[in-house]
Amino acid sequence: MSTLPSLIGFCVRIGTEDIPLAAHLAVAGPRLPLQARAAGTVLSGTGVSPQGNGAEGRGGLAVDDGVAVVLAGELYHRDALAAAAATSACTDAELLLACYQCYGPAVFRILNGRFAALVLAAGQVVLATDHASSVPLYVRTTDRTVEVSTEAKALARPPDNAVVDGHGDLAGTVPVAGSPGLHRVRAGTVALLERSATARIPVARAVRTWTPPVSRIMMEPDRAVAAVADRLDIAVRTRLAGEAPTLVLSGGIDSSALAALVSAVQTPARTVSMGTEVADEFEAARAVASHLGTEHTELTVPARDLLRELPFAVAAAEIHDPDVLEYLLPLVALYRRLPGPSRRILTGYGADIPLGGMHRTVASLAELDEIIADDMSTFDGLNEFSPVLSGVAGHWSSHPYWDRDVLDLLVALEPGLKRRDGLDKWVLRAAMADRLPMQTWQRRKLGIHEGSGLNSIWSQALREAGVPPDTVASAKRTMARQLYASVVLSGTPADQVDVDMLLMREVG
Ligand code: AMP
Ligand code: PCX
Ligand code: MG
Repeated sequence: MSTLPSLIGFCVRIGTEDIPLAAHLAVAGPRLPLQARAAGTVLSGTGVSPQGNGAEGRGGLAVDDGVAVVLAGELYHRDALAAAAATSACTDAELLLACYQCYGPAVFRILNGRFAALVLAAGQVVLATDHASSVPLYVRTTDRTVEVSTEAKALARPPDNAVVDGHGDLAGTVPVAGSPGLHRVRAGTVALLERSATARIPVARAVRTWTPPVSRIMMEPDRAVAAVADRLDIAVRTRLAGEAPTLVLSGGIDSSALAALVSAVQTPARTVSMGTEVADEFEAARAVASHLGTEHTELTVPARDLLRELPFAVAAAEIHDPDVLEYLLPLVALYRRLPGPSRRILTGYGADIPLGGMHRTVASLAELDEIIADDMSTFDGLNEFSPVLSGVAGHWSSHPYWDRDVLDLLVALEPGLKRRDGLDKWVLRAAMADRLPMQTWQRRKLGIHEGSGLNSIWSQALREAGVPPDTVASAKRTMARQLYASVVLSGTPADQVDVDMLLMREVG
């Protein structure tokens, strides 16, 4: 049996009539109709299931006793949840439904998972993200309907028949720039939408279910090291779920630590590294792969082809920040080249945020902790963890460092445990020292945009198109915005965008 999630994305309309919503979603996989009647309303739309999940994909919808649940993604600690709710539910949507019937919306304070969820209950539409909004969730309200999707592009254009489009504030959400009336549900938030006698569009109430820790823990270094090793090990094991995962390996400490933990459970683990003719980290990844005995592959993407991934990266991440796109694009390029059927992918992405890994050169612990606090309060909306990044190729990814329990610990450790003995990410390095080759745990960090050469490939292409060197950064911003306007706001399929044309346009 496949242990991939039942759904990796959905778009649905809730109203009094059964008018399905066109499934403009970038996630690839079998499309399934989602239909339910609950609490006097009709829910209809489409879910996307990972390839090979077959009929099990229908498990993304659960209906019982006037309550309907749509769940994209997965829950962790299922056994504990099932025991608490005294249920023998078999799909995650059924489990969530049973837990919702026990705890109400407060259930989302309990869950550790990678999901976006919609609950339709008496007079209420409940929209919930996980702590990291790792599965983005968008909503558009009108006088007659509530439309909900895991991708903005499905709702970017207002419905033709809408009389009132909810342009105002919607508690628990933030407006999506460029698409009036479209909102994104905040990370770690439940937005409860209710109809009132006076308002024409539903009124929302927000419940926060997670916030990044703002206090820091003093811990004996040995205890901190053991705690990190232990929580990360649990997060990796809960994500294996019987399916041999594919680990995207750079050879840096973050992904190598995961490779070591996976290898302790499953041999041989599958690892894959990507590079270009401009840059790669193949040697570093190979050292880890051979030390652990993984089944390792290398993939070289020609520099020009890498740049042609831009529309796919923007369509998947639904953002226009060029720096973040430089981090995400190499992964999208890699995922799109992994043969099917759908795979379960693990990545070390995100470890640098709570550990301050991107900032190894900052002088003081005070500054390091400020940067960590700032990064933890600005990640929401960057969609760095979106399942669509791998979903465009039908795969399902997850991020053990952003497991809620791992993240809570990593953020909260005092910065002297993160910067120690002249090493960045010390506590993680120390936790893995005996499992990895010496060169790996001592290796200095290289960002994926550097390791793949993408940062310089993009700059070089713009310079070759005639962009003056001092305007390259702003040309990247303009290009990213244009791509966003076409593949997200206008819904142009990524494969119909000509990147070479866009590059040329930058000269003018
Ligand atoms: P980074 O923190 O920049 O090294 O990248 C974030 C994550 O992306 C890593 O933890 C790896 O899981 C993955 N990654 C980065 N670079 C590569 C690469 N060249 N090949 C495969 N995976 C990579
Ligand atoms: N990363 C980081 C995250 C990049 C910064 N994101 C943020 N501040 N929200 C990571 O893997 O943790 C690299 C390349 O390093 C991407
Ligand atoms: Mg990293």
